[in-house]
Amino acid sequence: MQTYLSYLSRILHEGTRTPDRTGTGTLSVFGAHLSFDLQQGFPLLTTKRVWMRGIVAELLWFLDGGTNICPLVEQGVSIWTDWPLRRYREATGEAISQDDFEQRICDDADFAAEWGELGPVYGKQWRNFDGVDQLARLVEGLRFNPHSRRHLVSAWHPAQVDAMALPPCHYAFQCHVESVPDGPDRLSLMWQQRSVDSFLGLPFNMASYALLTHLLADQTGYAPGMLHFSGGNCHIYENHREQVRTQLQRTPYALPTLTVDTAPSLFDYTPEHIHLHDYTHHPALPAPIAV
Ligand code: THF
Repeated sequence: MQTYLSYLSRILHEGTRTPDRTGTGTLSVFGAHLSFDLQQGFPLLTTKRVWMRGIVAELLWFLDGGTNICPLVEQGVSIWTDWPLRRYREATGEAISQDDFEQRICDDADFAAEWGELGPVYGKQWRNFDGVDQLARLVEGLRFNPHSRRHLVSAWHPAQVDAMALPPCHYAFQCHVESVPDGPDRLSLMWQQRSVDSFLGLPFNMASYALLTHLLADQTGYAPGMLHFSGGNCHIYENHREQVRTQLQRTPYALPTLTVDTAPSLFDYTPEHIHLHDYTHHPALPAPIAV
């Protein structure tokens, strides 16, 4: 995990001050690569608490093709609420609280359908990109044509980007199957991210793609291999700087491990199938999210 801390440090030291869409202000560098060997542990940060339950809920919601915040909100996961909430406030002029908004999303299906929808975001593109179920194809490809160089999933749909609450940040990923001398073949994954909220978002993204690699490996009989991150605009928001400094002073603990109970298909996992072991971490470091 030292690799993540060095990456944060690089942005603090080499980053240039850049204005951004949200008006918050960032320090940013363009172009970064991080690699994690999933055989060495599950890449969940130990230098602060990272909310694995939220990560699991979000990934399973993507796998299910979800684009409405309702199922997340019902599980107490608010990470996607800011966008619909802002849209509702702007459209109605009502100064509704987040709690009251989420309560209405849960209680009123018509309200959720109208105000909880994010547009054709990740879940839609992964499961139905102009009619193509990219994830079902990926699993078939990994099973029957492992050495293909086309194990690609794209969330970037140029004709639909404008209809999304937020265009995808992590916009594509590629899988790769590799033989190892003694032992099962290994499944590696690399994801591409155009815009990287390095303190708040990236720890979620790392754990999410690590978990996806574990689930894909479980479905295809391979062992989890390497996880690679390739980032474009990698930034630290000005209002996360203190938290970053605190984090850089902390000494990482040993990584946790992850095990998965096999499900009938990639689309049948529930949080109960996923077990995180020995997660020791420093205290949480709350920070505001830029909307
Ligand atoms: N927008 C911005 N500005 N940053 C992002 O990371 C981001 N995402 C998703 C969409 N837009 C984004 C949303 N993902 C948290 C984490 C991930 C999110 C959104 C919010 C968050 O607040 N995490 C806190 C608290 C979690 C909790 O306990 O409730 C944390 O401390 O980790 C990138 O995909």
